[in-house]
Amino acid sequence: MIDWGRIRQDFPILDRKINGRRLAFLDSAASSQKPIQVIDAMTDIYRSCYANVHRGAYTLSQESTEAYEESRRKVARFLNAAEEEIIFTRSATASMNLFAYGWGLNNLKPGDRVLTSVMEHHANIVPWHIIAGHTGAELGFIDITDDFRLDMDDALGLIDERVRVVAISGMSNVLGTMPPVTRIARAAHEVGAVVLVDGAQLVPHAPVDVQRLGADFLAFSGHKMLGPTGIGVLWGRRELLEEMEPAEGGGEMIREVRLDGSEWAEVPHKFEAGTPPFVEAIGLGAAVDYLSAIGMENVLEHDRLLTGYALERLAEVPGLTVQGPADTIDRGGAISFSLTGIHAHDVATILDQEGVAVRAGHHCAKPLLRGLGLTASARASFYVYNLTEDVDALIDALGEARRIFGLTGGE
Ligand code: C6P
Repeated sequence: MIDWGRIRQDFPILDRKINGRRLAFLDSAASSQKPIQVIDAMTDIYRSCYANVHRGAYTLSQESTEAYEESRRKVARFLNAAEEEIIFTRSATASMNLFAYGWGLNNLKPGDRVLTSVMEHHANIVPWHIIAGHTGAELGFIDITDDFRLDMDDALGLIDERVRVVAISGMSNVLGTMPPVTRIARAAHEVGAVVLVDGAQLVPHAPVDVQRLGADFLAFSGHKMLGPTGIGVLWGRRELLEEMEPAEGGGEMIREVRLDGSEWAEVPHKFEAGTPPFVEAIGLGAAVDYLSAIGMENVLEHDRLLTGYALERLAEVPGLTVQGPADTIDRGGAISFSLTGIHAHDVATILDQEGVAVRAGHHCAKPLLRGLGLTASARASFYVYNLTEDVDALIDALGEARRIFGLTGGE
């Protein structure tokens, strides 16, 4: 049995009081808080062996390099991947851009299709707008059903011989929906398409084994999974990474440079131009250790319990509508909602006064929000340090928001 109350104590920021109240941090889908183990791992590097990696023959540089490469091995083990298939980037956004520029720009041509979905984050739409502009490829978007699931009939109907890339989220940051990416990948592979999974929300919250996932590429950020900002990962199948062109040139990604041309280094280094964010990568390694010690099955189960409890309690709030599946099946702990009569930003501001931190806005998923007939919603999201009392604080604060706005009935 995991003592989740004990886990919470590893996060120093959660001792803060907001307006004199216990902090109920419910915005981990935007960025998670950090345990002391991650903070210490990063300060230890600065204090004990900081020097640029892959460059120096001296002790400090060798130690930094070893710690950086050890983090790559940790991330590889976490995903059941090979170490050379882990590319460190700046973020999930950078990882998806690397795939779009490295693979898409060099392989797509007019008439080809990139298939994604209407529930994607901008980071899995905008790079494709850019690449479509350069290559003449077209974009297609899989729709969602009335119960906020990915429309599988639509998906399977759209996957045809023209589709070269299927780029799909493993979990929507707005709806919480977890689409059946393995089924989609199978269908995509039947027509010879390459599959990218946006794992920005999935990887922090569920066990992911890339051998079982069925995708070819997986992108995610460190900062949503207890790690620092400024570090992300692109996992790719080795044979595809070997063929893929780098999207950035510079130091460390080359085997040879002459004035008339250059040759690339081996994977993964050919995709890591310049000084990498190695202290951040080491922080991510510590985050992976922390999550692995809890066990990702337990993380998923804890999220599911909190999500189930929150869905149940939110249903008690008059005038509240959840945008997302009403149960916890194939659904993660990001719950978006609107409250009749109160704008999402006002909801978030009043909740903050009560010590409850939620996100409000379009969640960088404007096409989805537009499709839902909204310009903004509020969103509560959970992680390992949340307890049912955080959900209770949310419900009480929503009651307070309704009281302030003079909403008393079931409007
Ligand atoms: N979503 C949210 O509040 P970056 O910013 O690169 O770490 O992650 C981008 C990203 C990509 N895909 C999904 C599904 C995401 O949720 C995010 C980040 C945050 O929902 C910030 S907008």
